[in-house]
Amino acid sequence: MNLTKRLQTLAHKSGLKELPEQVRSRVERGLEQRIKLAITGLSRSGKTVFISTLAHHLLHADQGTSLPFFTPSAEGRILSVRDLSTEAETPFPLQSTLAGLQATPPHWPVSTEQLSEVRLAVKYRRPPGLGRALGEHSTLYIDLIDYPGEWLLDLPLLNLSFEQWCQQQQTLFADAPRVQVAEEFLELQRSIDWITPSSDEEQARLSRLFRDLLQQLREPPHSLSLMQPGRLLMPGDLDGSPLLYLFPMLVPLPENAEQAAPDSLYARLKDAFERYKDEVIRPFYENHFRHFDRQIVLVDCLKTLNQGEACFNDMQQALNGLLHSFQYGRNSLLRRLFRPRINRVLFAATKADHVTANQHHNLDRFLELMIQDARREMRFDGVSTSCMALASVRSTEAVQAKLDGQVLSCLRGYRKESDEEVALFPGEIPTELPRPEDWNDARFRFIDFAPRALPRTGLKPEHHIRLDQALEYLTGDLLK
Ligand SMILES: Nc1nc2c(ncn2[C@@H]2O[C@H](COP(=O)(O)OP(=O)(O)OP(=O)(O)O)[C@@H](O)[C@H]2O)c(=O)[nH]1
Ligand SMILES: [Mg+2]
Repeated sequence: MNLTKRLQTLAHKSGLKELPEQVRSRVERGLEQRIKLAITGLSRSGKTVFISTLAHHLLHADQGTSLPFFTPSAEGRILSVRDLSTEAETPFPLQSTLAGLQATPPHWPVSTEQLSEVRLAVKYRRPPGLGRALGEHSTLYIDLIDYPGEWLLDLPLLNLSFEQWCQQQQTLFADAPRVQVAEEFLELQRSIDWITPSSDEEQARLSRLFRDLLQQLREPPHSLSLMQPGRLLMPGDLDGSPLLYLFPMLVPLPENAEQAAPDSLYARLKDAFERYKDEVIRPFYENHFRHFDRQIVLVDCLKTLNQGEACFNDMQQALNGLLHSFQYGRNSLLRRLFRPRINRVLFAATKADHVTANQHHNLDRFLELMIQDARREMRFDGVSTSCMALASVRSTEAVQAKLDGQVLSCLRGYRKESDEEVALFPGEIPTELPRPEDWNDARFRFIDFAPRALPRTGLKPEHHIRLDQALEYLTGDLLK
């Protein structure tokens, strides 16, 4: 007999006809679950669009029209979904993002660099079976948390001294394209006296120059991903804080470093590095990451193919570095420090509407190959993982074209930059990771599209690609 029924029997015995509503709802609430679903990815990977559309489709999941592979919705068991985001400490800009995607003409959201949250309450009916013993209805509270993947790139710093970090950065900045782009900054560093007294202003000025350099490396044509310290580019609530007066020495450490004045640049940076670890990196893992239950990592594979070998290698290195945060074998730094609890991770290749449907499987496979080593480690550590290609807002439609008597699958959509309508053959996704000789200028040309308007109501499966499968993997087992 379930708890509610047992209490009901007790109530009858005490002469009450019904269990008071207050008591019943308290019992039911005791059986409700809350899940923290964190969404991350490197800059421009599609986090904001993903969270907004996922929430939008979920908020309409009771109509059962747009998520055929999300079992509770397809079975008509979602009774209602409410948006409780205003209760969150840092609410996600859900309404404004959706308004942009629903406008005429629709537009993509602006860049975001804060951690923020959508909070949803999903009231559902349990399927017939054992679970019903817990009551026919229940509520799953889902917190969708958006945070920049760049923050995860900082985790390895906890294991390094300032000097070790500088050595790593020197290696990184010895290669193209960093060494060329950083030429002026490197020259400036060579002229610095690191061990005589310096000032806050000088430290701040140089850290701003380093931030500008990272910004330049992040933008096309370089489009690099491996950026430390992560908060320099994605400061969140630390914008302007002296905690970000930090940059690596990209020249060899001075031989007489032990004679450095306490307020020399060398001593200041050493100190700033330790403070950054204690006051920026650790609090993020302690206050946020440790409480996440499941994680989605979004990856823009197509961008890396477009930008060429250096961008691809850098993104692969950054991704595998970022995934250290999910490898918590018994001796890992993470487990020792924070006891994380994420047990399921979905890797999603975003913007799958940039390629034709017959390429989606290749895109799944390509992402799998990019992260295969890290994924193996995670599985070993008991974290279940899955890879899939998806599109949050399907912005293209399939068309067929004839070329030399052959029928080609093509896409039609509007260019992101000019809004001009185009129909094109977008090309194929390789089924192996490209080798150095595979890179040539003309091989990959996936273009960016303007969004197709997202309807307010009357959502259909063709408005997205596989958002329902993502939801099923991440929450399906909890809605039983
Ligand atoms: N065609 C298509 N493009 C998408 C989709 N999702 C995102 N994009 C593109 O990717 C860009 C970035 O999307 P966002 O959701 O803002 O990415 P983000 O990860 O939040 O970016 P930051 O906040 O800058 O880190 C958009 O401006 C679109 O050009 C999608 O489902 N389909
Ligand atoms: Mg964003």
